Amino acid sequence: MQQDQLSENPHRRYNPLTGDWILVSPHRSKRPWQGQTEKVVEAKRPAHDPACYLCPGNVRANGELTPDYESVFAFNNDFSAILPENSLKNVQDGPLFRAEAEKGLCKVICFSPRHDLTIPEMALKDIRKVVDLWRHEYTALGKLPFVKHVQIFENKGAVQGCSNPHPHGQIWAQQHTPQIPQKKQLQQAKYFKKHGRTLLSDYLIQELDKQERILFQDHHFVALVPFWAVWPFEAIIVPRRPMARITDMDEAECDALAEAYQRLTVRYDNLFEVSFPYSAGIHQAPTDGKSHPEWHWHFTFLPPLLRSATVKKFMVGYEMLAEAQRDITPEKAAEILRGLSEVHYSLATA
Ligand code: H2U
Repeated sequence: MQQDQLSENPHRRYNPLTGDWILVSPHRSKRPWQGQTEKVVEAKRPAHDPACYLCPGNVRANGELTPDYESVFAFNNDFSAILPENSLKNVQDGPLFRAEAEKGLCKVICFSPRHDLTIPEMALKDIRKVVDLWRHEYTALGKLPFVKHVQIFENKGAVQGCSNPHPHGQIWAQQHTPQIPQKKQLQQAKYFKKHGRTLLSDYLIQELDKQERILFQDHHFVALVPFWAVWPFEAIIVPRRPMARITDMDEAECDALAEAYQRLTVRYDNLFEVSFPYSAGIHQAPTDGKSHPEWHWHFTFLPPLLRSATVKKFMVGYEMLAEAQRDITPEKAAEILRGLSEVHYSLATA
């Protein structure tokens, strides 16, 4: 592949994990910006906020008590998008009017009792507890008879619609596999059937050979900006070993995942020296009782900021109506992220 040509000329890139395409316009990254800028609110937060629904010992919006938890804490979302009971029957009125009932459960997971921390500021041993909680919830929710898919995710920062700065994530467990993981299911299954290896194993070998999109790696994980990245500083953490689900990890891999999560998010915070917003989530095998050897789970980070703490990438006109588009190339984004320190800027001495 002629990388120097890709760095200068408009082109489309294929995402083999989803089958989607993305338009890349490298020549456009210097366009002037006089549009919306985001507010940077970086006021120091207290370790405990009496008004926060997620802080230990406080009353939540619906009157439930958040207990005095000391590490991580999971609870059923008080405003769940899907519910375990649903009496609706599937509705079909000809081929053009179809609706289906959806059963499920939503959980909120508090990463820490400390209101003033975020993942990149947390101690490694405490991030490891988040990994353990994800694994526990994936297993427990996956065992519910009506749950076929468990989506673990995190919205960080007000720009990403995060409703509360207390460090937390969510898990939605449901009856059907939603569309993005379903696309990945089909694409990985096709690849595995043809090659007998997971798509991401082969992809990692080639990325490690090329190096230009690699951010960092250890014995267990590789963090990189994917060739098909959509968001300006999108990245994925991929286990070297093909594993269908996070519950397949051994102890050393769990520790290494906590470390990779910290290393990537510290680099993100250091990029513009702000608490870097993103939505992130884990894609893994459905919980349908099958082994899914085609699945190679991965942790995807989708951050909106583009060129500073105040200017984000808008996925609007063309992206909403045609397909995803980016200006800065994934290789350039990787080079910038690679050049950043893994010591959080708030701790770095001048
Ligand atoms: P986000 O910050 O990603 O929006 O997630 C917070 C979730 O916490 C949100 O889905 C839930 C909201 O419904 N929540 C409760 O369940 N109880 C509360 O008292 C406040 C927020």
